Amino acid sequence: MQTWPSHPVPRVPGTPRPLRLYDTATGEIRPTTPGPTATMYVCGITPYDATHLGHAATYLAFDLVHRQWLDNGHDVHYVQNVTDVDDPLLERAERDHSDWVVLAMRETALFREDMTALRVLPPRDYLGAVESIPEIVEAVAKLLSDGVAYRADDEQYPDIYFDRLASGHFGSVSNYDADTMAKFFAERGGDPDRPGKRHPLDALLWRTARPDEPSWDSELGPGRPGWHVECSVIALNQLGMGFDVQGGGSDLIFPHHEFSAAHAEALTGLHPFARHYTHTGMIGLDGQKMSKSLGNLVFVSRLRGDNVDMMAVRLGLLSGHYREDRAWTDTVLDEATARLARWRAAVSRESGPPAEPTVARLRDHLADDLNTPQAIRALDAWAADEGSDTAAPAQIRDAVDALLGVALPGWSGV
Ligand code: 5CA
Ligand code: ZN
Repeated sequence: MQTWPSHPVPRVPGTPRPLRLYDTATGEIRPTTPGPTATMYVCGITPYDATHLGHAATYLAFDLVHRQWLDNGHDVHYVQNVTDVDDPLLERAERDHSDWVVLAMRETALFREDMTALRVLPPRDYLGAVESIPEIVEAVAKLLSDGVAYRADDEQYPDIYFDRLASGHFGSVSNYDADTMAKFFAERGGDPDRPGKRHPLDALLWRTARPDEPSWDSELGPGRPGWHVECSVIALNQLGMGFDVQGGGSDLIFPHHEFSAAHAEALTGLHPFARHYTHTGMIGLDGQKMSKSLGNLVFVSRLRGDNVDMMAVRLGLLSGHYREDRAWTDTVLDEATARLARWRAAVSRESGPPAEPTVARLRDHLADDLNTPQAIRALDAWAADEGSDTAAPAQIRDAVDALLGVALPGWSGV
C-alpha cells in the first residue's frame, strides 16, 4: 500500500534522553532498548469509516515514540497495517449498498490525508491484509501442520482455529484472568459460541468462504484471514521476532495483541513477539468511548473541512497523557488554540529566555513515558517569560517541531 508523505525533522542540539515507556505485559515503565534501527508495529485502521479523534490520538502517541527515537539518533523502522478485509468493513458496505473494496480505498485515502495534516510521520511499510494473504496462508498452513491449529468440527464451513495454549505464553501480554478474557473476547470480535470449536476462546485464523463474501483461493481452501494473524504475519515478515514496540489502543490488549503474540510465538518457537506492548487510553465524547459502533464521533476530516487548525487539534490531543482515558471537548480545542497562539507569538519574538534548560525539560518529560502534559507546561513557562537570547526563539521552534511534531509557523500539509 502507498504510505503518506513525510516532512523533514529538525535536529535538536543538546543531549537526547533514552525513551522509557509503560509496558502492559510487565506493568512497568521500562527503558526501550533499540539497536541502531528501532522497530515498531502499530495496528492500523479498519477502513470502514473516517478517522476520528480517538484514532488520531493513538497514532499521535506512537508518532512521539518515533520522534524520541529519531532524537536519540536511531533509524526507525515503523510498520503499520490496514485491516482492509474484515467483518465490520463488509457489514458497513452491505448496509450502504456499496462496494467494500471502494469503501476501504476511500477511507484509507482519507486516513492518509488526515495523518499528513496532523503531521504524523509515515510508516516505512504500510501493508494491507489483502496484499498479505499469500504470507498469511503460509503461516496458517504451518500452524495447521504443526498441530497447533485445527479445523472446526463443521462439514459445511471447516474454519481454521488456533489452540490458544499452543505458544505456552497465552495471557502474558494482557495478564487478564479467565472472566475478563471471556468478556473482552465476546465484545471485541470473538466468536465464543461458534459450534465446532474446541475451546470458546480459540481464535479464528482462516474463515472458509461463505456465499456473498469475498474469498481467496489457497492451499487452505477458499476463504479469508482472521484478524489477529494478519498483524502477527505482517509484523513478523517486516520486523522479525523481538521488535521494540507493539502499539495500539487499550481496546486491542485482549484478544488482539494477546493472540497476535501467541500466533507469532507458536510459529517461531521464540518469545517475546514484542519487547514492549504499549497501549493508549480511549478518547471519549459525552461520557462514552468514541467508537464507530456508538456513532459518537468527531472526524479529523470534518475538522479539516471546518478549517480548524490541525496543529491545535494535535496540541489538544497531546495535552492529556496518552495512557489516560480522556474526553475531547470544545474546551480542549479552545485551550489548545489559545496556547498555540501564545507559543507562535513567543517564537516570533526577537529574543527570549535561553532555550537550553527548556529543551532539557522537554526531553526529560517526553522520555518519561511521554509525559506531554508536563512537557507542554515547560513550554508554557518559556513562552510566558522574557529574555535577551536572540537564538532561543528559533531553537524552541525547532525543538517543538522535532519532539512534539507541532509546527509553529503555519502548517497546511507538506
Ligand atoms: N484494524 C484494527 C487493528 S489491527 C483496528 O482496531 N482498527 S480501528 O480502526 O478500529 O482502530 C484503529 C486504532 O485506533 C486502534 O489502535 C484502536 O485501538 C484505536 N482506537 C479506536 N478507538 C479509539 C478511541 N476512542 N480512542 C483511542 N484510540 C482508539
Ligand atoms: Zn492489529
